[in-house]
Amino acid sequence: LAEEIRKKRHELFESVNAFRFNKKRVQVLTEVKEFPENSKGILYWMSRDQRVQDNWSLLYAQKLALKQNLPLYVCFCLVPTFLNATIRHYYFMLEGLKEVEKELNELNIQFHLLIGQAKDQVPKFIQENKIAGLICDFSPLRIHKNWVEELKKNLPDNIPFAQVDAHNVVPCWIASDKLEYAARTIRNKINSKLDDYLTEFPPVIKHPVVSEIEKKTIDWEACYSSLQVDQSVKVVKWARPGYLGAIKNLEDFIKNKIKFYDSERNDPNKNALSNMSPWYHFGQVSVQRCMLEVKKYASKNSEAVKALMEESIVRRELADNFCYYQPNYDNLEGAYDWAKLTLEAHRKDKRPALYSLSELENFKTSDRLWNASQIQLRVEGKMHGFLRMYWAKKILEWTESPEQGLEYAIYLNDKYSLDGRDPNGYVGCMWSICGIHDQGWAERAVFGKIRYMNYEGCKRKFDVERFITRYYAR
Ligand code: FO1
Repeated sequence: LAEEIRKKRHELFESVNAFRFNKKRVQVLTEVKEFPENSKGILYWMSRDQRVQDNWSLLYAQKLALKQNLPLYVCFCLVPTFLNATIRHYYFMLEGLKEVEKELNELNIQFHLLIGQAKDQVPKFIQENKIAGLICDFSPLRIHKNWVEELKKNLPDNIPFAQVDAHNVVPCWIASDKLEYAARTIRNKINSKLDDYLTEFPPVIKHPVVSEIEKKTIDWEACYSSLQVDQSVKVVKWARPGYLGAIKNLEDFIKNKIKFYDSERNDPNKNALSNMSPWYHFGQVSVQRCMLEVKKYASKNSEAVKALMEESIVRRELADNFCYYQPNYDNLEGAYDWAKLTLEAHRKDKRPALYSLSELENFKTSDRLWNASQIQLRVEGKMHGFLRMYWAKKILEWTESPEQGLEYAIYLNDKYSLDGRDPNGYVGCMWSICGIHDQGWAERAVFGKIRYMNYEGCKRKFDVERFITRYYAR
């Protein structure tokens, strides 16, 4: 599939002979009328979108470099800790970045792995290499927003700086200019723009202007040694990091699983999910690319494709919308008033059990289905989509306060899930514990009007014992 995609990208480029770049994907962060004189290059500071092809930020940076007849550089700033990430996550990321380096080398684009914060490393790189313009990618999370703000303060005045949303199909600020209430309020705003945005990608081409600067080889060992992370959370085997691993997983999904997606995706015993989220989280593959490939199967499996597009585009982009427009995207302040009121009213309700963080982390509850889900999370670095909801709701039921429940759920998800530390993870926990993008339901103890899920309900949906047996054996 990777080879088929590569060929098509080039054919398309040759047939159009130049590509149109939709400028709405770009936000200008620092406007400068003219590029500085004696410039020696354009720089893309890569962060969320860790891939070469199908990356609108890199395509835009190359477009600028070609127009100015300048060399093109890509840098990545490696930070020693990141939101409870462990070696499991850094391994996935760094192995993917090795592939990025190789691919960029073949395209005459230098890749620099800078150890440290963007606010220090990028201005230094700009000065040393006489960079004329800077492009970055987009994330709605406050950590990335802060990186961008701090970097902006340290940039020379005459450097144009622009941001491209290379992650969402419809750029976050175009999909909607406000906080959306639920999937139903954003769905049409996104779907009605897909004709303009769910388009084929041109290729990043072999860059015609070569840098005069000699490139140092990247010392990957030094990268690993610079990390200050938990080494005890083991690397997972099922997901091969990088773009090629992503395309292989996609191909397997399209060939073998999509036919079951519509009917079996809510059954944790079945293997009907795409499991693309680790690669999406690190931007090792573009959701847009995957949807273009999957859409080719639309006539054969249209219900499955519709459902997948809803999950992969509408729901993911709704999560970005929430984090972008709601500064309290990961705490109770970010809940709707009805949810805050109902959780407050039930704050003192007696919990059926109380577990400490360590008991939860080590699957020591009296609920075997919950324990099995937690085992899956710890061992595989993922949890089945249906059980993620049950898992988080139980944490609300078993902790002293909704604040503590939310904190524990986010902590465990960020620490163990390959796709943690992502808008989707925060919104998933917020949906389960404080009703974000949901509505009020019949009132009951602890939960108030927050939607309730229980063991009996799970038993009606799937063979719970089979799931437990499988994970207790791990
Ligand atoms: N992005 C970076 O630019 N530098 C890092 O060192 C880095 C580490 C990292 C570790 C775990 C993880 O899940 C993501 C990580 N990211 C890193 C990517 C991060 O998701 C993006 O920077 C986002 O833009 C932040 O929202």
